Amino acid sequence: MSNEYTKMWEKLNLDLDAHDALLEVLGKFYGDIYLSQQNRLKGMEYLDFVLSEVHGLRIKELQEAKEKGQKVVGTFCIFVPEELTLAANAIQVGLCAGAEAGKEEAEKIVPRNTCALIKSFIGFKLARLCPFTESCDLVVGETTCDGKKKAYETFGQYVPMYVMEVPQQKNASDRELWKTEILRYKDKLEELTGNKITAEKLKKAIKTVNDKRRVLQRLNKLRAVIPTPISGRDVLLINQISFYDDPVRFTQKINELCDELEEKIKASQGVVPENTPRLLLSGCPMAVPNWKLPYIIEGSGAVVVGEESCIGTRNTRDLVDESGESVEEMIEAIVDRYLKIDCACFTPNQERLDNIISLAKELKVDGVIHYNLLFCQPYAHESIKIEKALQENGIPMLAIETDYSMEDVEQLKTRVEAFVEMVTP
Ligand code: BJ8
Repeated sequence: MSNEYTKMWEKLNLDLDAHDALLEVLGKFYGDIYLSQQNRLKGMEYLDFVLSEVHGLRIKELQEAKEKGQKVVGTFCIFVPEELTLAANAIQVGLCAGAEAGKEEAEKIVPRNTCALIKSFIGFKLARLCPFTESCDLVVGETTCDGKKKAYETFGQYVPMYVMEVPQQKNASDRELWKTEILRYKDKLEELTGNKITAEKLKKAIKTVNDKRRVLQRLNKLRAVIPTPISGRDVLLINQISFYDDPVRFTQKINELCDELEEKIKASQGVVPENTPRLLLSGCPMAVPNWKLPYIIEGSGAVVVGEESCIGTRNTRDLVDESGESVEEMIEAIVDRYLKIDCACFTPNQERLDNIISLAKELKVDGVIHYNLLFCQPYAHESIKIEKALQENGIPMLAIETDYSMEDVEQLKTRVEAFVEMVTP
């Protein structure tokens, strides 16, 4: 396939044939899941455009920035503080890990019973399919789950890897450790970019990242209205794109989309009828282009009105305190904000249970679907506790365990349809 971006991809050492095939499948998948939706908002055209140019225009922007001396930092986890990355004048991108590409290659260097997300980021690299990974000057991992931290040891042979130590508890000594790690990351960024992180730059970066979170909070408030004016699939896509689009442009575009949503709400124009069952999706993150389950849910007559996930409210719920003036004060605020993340890798993790219950009530959901990637131990353990806690609050839950393959689609459909029928008001 000849394409205006072919030269750029060639320079990035992508496997051009395999990459063309991937884009073709992705385009078809996107058409079926997204473009086929009825009553779509005008503002979603921007997201369609960004997605269609995900390996094109955005990569071109990154290459142009690199030519001007900017560095690109790739991440896999919401623990990596974008505020510091931006303050060092670098660009932070979330590395996609939501497709099965390169699975066979990945299974040569990590055990088969590793979660699909980990296999995906390794597979994308080994099969030379991801222009984002190839654009990175630094890839930042974290010691969250065992699968990730062990995979980074091997992955580090293929990319410029840096690993942050994330504590597993939230005691005073853990906070100290986390602060040390934040400072170590700051030093690393300064060394990588040659730029000093000053109070002025950090203040601006905190505001930029908070603004991005604020607009996603605004979106979440608006979608909570009954009947919801936007599909869960579209909100998931917006959250996914928030990880690799330019943050200032993204915030502006999503604010415009929210203005449109307000108009829809005023006119009582829901994207689905008022009595459509409302569901909360909870669990493992859904990275681009992992849209399988939301598509099945919304194709079964329900609508997703919240994502209790890292590509969802876990990433947007808490802001960094903006009152700090010195670098030291702002670092303290960053340390505190990131330690509020209720990832299942923490023990104990009562906060997550409490947050799910209050979110489910706030959103007036009829049920919760807990999404677990196969072989993900932390979320599988918590799934059992969450089901019990929800039951005690009279909220039904369906636990799904799956990966990125399409083999179980029919079986999932049957289970989801039965659940939707059961919770239909
Ligand atoms: S803060 S959820 S982004 S670690 S699905 S790789 S946990 S075996 S992704 Fe995560 Fe950060 Fe936590 Fe969020 Fe391991 Fe589970 Fe795989 Fe996972």
